[in-house]
Amino acid sequence: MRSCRATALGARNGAGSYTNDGCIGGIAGISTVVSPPETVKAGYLGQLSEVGSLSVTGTPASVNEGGASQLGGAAAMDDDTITALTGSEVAWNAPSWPVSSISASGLALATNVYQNTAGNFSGRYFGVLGSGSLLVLDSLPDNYGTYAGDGLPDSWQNQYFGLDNPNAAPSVDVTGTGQNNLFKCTAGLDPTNPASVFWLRIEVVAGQPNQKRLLFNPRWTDRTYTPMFRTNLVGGADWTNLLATTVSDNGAERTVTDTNAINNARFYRIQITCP
Ligand SMILES: [Ca+2]
Ligand SMILES: [Ca+2]
Repeated sequence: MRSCRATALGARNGAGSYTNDGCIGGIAGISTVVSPPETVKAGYLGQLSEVGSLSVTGTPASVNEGGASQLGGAAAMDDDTITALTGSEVAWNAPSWPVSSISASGLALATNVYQNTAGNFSGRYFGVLGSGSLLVLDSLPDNYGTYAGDGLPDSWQNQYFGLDNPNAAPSVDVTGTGQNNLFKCTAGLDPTNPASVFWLRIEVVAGQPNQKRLLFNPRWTDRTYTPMFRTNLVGGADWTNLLATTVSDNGAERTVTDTNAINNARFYRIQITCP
């Protein structure tokens, strides 16, 4: 399909898919659409040109889930010029998830995702197809489908269990290790591997009766491990951070030495905090 546009002396005269340019001298303007009425403007050079290719983009190119992006386009004509197109000038096709809809004016809406996901969209201008993608960011980690609002990141649940799997619930322990999904996610474990466990071992320190050595594994650099203690499990003071310590790491294993283990009994635990 042909369109008519100016190649010199300034802007073309056109609206929507209609374009018309006047021409120098007695050469008539050429139009491709009957309505709106064409207007011949003196001093313009007109020629026929075709849309060679169409690029379509969203502004912004990435949005949070639930957000919107304004689509638009640029048509490369066969005379090597570029025509910028508003969202209303492109005929949009149905987009792919997680782009949920595109209005006639080219406003694209993004739905919830469980991980950063690119949705594809496409549209036509004078019969020429252009395609693009909109990156939808997983800005809220716990809002997707049946995994929404359960306290675990939906991306983690999908990674190990796929979508809509009841075994992904926080309280479930499918491997029977005694550590449920909430703990496994926090500790950075594989919830589908029975060998993937977090362990804590307490050792005496030879020749140091007032010291105890705590060893635990695995330790990940993106988590915080806070050793805590109390002297009575059923009463007395609550769990308290262990302050007098020395720490050393060997790969995924960390050794914390309590250098002030002066009580008759001390109980220890490691508090793990995710990023
Ligand atoms: Ca999300
Ligand atoms: Ca969740």
